[in-house]
Amino acid sequence: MTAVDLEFDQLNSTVDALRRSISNRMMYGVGKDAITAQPRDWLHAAALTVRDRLVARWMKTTRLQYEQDVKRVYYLSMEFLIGRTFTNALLALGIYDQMNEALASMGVDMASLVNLEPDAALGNGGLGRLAACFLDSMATLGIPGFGYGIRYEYGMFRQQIVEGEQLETPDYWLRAGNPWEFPRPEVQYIVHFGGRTVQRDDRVEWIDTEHVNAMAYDTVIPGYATSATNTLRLWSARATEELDLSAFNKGDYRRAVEAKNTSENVSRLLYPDDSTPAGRELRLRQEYFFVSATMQDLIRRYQRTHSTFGRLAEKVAVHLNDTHPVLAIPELMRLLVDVHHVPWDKAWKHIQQMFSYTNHTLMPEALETWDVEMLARLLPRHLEIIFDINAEFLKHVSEHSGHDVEMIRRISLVDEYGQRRVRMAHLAIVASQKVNGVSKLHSQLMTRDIFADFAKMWPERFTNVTNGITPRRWLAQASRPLSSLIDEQIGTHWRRDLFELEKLGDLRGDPAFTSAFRAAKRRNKQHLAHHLAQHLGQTVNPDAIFDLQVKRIHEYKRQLLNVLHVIVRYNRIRQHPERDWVPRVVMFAGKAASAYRMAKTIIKLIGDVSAKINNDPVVGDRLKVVFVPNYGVSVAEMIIPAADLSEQISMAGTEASGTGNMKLALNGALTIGTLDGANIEICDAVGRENIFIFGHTADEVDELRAKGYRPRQLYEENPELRMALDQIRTGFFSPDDPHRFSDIFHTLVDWGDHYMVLADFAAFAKAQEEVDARFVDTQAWTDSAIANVAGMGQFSSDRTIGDYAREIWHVKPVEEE
Ligand code: 26V
Repeated sequence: MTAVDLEFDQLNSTVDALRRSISNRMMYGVGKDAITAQPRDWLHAAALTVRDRLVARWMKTTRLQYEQDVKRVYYLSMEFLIGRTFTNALLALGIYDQMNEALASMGVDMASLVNLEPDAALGNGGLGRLAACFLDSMATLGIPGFGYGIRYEYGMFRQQIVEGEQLETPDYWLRAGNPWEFPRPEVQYIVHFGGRTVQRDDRVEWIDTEHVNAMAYDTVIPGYATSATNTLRLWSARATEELDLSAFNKGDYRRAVEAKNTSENVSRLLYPDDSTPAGRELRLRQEYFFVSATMQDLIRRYQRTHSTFGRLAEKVAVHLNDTHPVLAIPELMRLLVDVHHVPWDKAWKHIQQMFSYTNHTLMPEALETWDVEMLARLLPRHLEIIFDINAEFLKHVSEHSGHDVEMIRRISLVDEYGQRRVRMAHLAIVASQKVNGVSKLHSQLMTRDIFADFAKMWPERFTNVTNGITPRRWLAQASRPLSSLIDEQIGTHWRRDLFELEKLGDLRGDPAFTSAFRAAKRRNKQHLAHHLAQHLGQTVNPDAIFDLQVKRIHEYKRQLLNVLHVIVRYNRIRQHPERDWVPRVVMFAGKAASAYRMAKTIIKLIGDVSAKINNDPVVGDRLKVVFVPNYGVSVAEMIIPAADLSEQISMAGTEASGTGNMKLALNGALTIGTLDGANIEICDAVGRENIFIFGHTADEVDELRAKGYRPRQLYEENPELRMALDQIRTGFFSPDDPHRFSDIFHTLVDWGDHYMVLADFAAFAKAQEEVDARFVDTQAWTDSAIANVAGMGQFSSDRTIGDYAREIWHVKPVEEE
């Protein structure tokens, strides 16, 4: 920041200046008198006050980018799981305390306002939250990047638990208005669907289409302690004609608005489902809608400063967050070739230098493919382009492979078995200069298994960039007790350079620091205990181990393994109530995809098990099971800082990376986990003695499967496991409906136990005993917790974004003047 900027900022940051602004914004922004203002009005006025202070920085950043004609990154993602912005922005601007004081001086308690802000929950889970952490890091590092996505009117559904079952309610997050966005009615593009193609002279035209407008909404993303900001541009669908006037004039009002509604449906809601192919056509429309508007915006911005497309790849990088935005490839080809008359080969060369793609999952059912027939109907020109790309590509493969027909079939962009489908990941790889996985193991398996043919042909194209998380939100903001303790010890710079935390390693064994560390964790645990008592009516002992498994409910993540262990522990306590059990609170949180039956049954099982255990007087507070509803960014910010133990127990080879594992370790929780995803790198970073690793490795999983896995044998041979499974099968936890969980039993015992829960059970139970033993050795436990915090430097998303910027995007930070 220049001296003038700094002075300006400081002048605006005083309590007095903030108070004046809030009054002003209350009157002219909210349109209310302070006397009658409701809490929501105060939040709104305060948010506008913060926003005003961001806008000056935002314009400066945008101007600098423009003047320096820097290379820009377009980060395309169908999901951005941002959460709340108010506190985050205050901390980024360094005016948290001042705002608190300004509001207090007006008789308003800031702490009670912040919970009124709805989460921007425009994502499902890990992938969407990663995109949000990346925006934070790009802004903080001054990397010139834009996030592009969809402004869903309804975000991730809200989860209520009613009688132990998940109930979904719509998340209309814009109800009270969104103070963080700027509508840009002047930025609109037409997006076409349907129709047909015709050849005119030597060009293809796409005609007879229906269309919808995409209108931009911009959100400013503040960088931490820098004047740099970033823009998240989200598209909202607007009907091209407001009303069907002929119907209107005939008095048919319903039909008059119908067409408008149908076309605006495209940005109505987030697909709350990362496991089942529901509403596929609308989903395809969403994907195309968003990439078409984005590619048109990209071209318009490029053309403002360039008269030919010659330098396109020098000035623009396009990143695909998973395959959901892959249609950007044929769309940009179409725009360049059909609309701007760039020769095909030239356009394709540009594209191959501009695009990069991140794969986020190896699960076959999550790899996107689109029905050729549907593409032909909705996007006929794009299908032609994909076929043309494929023809060229297969010619190349054929020459390269010595006409290996089987390999050509496997690698083709079009799956020809049965109903023909386009393989979006293949298209992404062919068009990208770099393809990356999200942890070392995941990147290895990606090139060994699902993309093996591609990796053999183009080894230099494949790379790894391990995920990261923003330490601003996940430590500085979420855990004030721990972060202010760290500040006292090593200063505040760790927020921008997380490797600074290494210095804490030297404080292990320091009695004053250890006890302060324990006190900070204990405050977080008490805070959570208080919340659980107030909102769920559940009392928990803050001296117990707080054991958390928080993530989407999915069979591969193995919440069932955790539940089985809970049941076995319960049975042990009942058999030996006289023993000195180490008290535990096992907490679960996470949403099940609405159509995912088994995931919903797992939630119900957790509910039934917790009802039984929590009400058993023999157990008392030595074991409690709690399901925390509506897991999302804000709930995570509250519960993660209170964790002692972090459950990362997916079957090895299935969790691409995980990022909750990083958030928990950064907050001083010890991990109990398999050698999967980023757990492996966390283990290396914090030391094998500070983590509880158990279970089959990815290779051992393969071996076991190859030699014939027999779960029933494990059931028969392990009496404790057998008892727990029998209790599930016979209705011990569900006497009102004894067969409720029989599918769970059969899935594990008779139907193959696909995720090898039983194979890892004994090792898991043993590792849990080691957890107990370590926990009672308070000093040893705290030392390990500190080692975890100290070792997390490499898991900052600043490191991740630095890697992307250098190795993949080839962009540099904008230089401040
Ligand atoms: C797929 C679909 C398909 C249908 C509609 C909605 C939808 C939404 C998301 C997905 C893909 C899910 C992939 C995903 O979220 N992967 C997670 O990515 C995290 C960030 O890289 C990573 O830490 C997790 O391990 C990985 O599961």
